[in-house]
Amino acid sequence: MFLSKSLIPILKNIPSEAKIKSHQLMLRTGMIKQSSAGIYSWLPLGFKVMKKIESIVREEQDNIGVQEILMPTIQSSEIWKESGRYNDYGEEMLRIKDRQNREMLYGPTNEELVTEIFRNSIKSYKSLPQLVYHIQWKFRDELRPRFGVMRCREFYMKDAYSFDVDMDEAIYSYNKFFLSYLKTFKRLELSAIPMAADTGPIGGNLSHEFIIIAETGESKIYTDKKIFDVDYSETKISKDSLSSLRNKYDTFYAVTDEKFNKKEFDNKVIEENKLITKGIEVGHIFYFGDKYSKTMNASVDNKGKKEYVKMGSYGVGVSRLVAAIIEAKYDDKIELMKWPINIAPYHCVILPQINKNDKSNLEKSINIYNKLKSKNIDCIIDDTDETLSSKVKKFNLIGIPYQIIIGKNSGQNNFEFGGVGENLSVYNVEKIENIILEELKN
Ligand code: 5CA
Repeated sequence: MFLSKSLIPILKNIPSEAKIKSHQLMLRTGMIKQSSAGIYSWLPLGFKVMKKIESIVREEQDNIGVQEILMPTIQSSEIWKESGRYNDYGEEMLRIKDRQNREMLYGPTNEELVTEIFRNSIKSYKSLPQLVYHIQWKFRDELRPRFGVMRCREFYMKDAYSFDVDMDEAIYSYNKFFLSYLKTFKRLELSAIPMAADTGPIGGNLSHEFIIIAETGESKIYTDKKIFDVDYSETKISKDSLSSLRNKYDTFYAVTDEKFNKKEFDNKVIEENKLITKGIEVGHIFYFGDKYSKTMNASVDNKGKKEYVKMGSYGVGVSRLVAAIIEAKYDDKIELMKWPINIAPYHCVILPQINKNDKSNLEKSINIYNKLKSKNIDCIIDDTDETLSSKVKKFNLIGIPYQIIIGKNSGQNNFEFGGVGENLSVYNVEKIENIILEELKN
């Protein structure tokens, strides 16, 4: 791919409406474009990153045996009236009328719709547990959409739902998601802390928010630093192993503002381990028992007894994660971004110095591009006639993890190569290929 032919509208200056670094960077590097308040188009660079995050989120759901479905964005108000949330949800819900004057809505979440699917499909306890997820756009008419895709009105979410015969089984399902979230965020190079949280309009009394530390986060958090040391790598998908993991986490004090209690904090956490900072909520899981199954009559036959199923729901903010990763990785002082290679829009950028009468560096670039492409290494060539230093500066911002520079220090088959923002070394293409493939393997 040539930069000159791609839809990457780079801005020279920081747009004044952007107050936090992720919003600034996403606009500056042309990842997104606002279409109206809190609603964005995703341009190639941003969309590639979001799709890669989505596929990691998907793989980790598949790994714990969750079935993927796809529910629509537009829902009928009927089921929301059944659950009682049509009125409760308030002005955040976008209500629409169709041509027959039926009340419809753009789904802000899917507890009702998935419960309706369940009650029409599953009749026996023998078919439980049922774990399903979908990755779909949601709409919430936020009063103050802000910070770009971090808190917007239309956003992309993975939401999963569990149906179990009793509370014990339902907590087992909850704990599977708990572990799967820790693994998902780790693969995105984020360290997310599970924190006891309020349940808001979703309901229930057990809930964890997964929060990553960031100065620009909207949630104030109070935690024991030791929580970062919990090791979940050996946790098996079994009731005992998962509940002992939950216990390990839950013994540490880790809460957001709404749940903060100073006395408890002082009692539980020694001074040097106290961490009071801000964070971004990237995931949120809930157990709410029969809140929806009872009002919507979703039950199974449990050996002759009618049992309302016990449910939970599990959300990951897929589009928010793009911004959250930038908050965690971008150094705005030196204007340097480095995407983790598994979600980077391209693995490597080729930066030739191009002179008016000498196109040999561009030819070299195309050769390298083709060689790397044959090994599934995805590159972009900056074929514009800007100076090398301005190309490097631009790509330090875009955050493609590797740069190959083809200028006066490169030979026929030796080029300057390095990680973005790092020192360069001179290597041949085979060596470059090996370094990138090695990192992709990890
Ligand atoms: N039904 C439940 C679980 S699936 C639910 O909707 N939970 S939620 O409200 O907490 O949302 C799940 C995740 O979506 C949040 O953790 C957050 O990462 C993301 N999210 C929520 N609201 C927004 C928003 N306005 N903009 C961007 N992302 C959002």
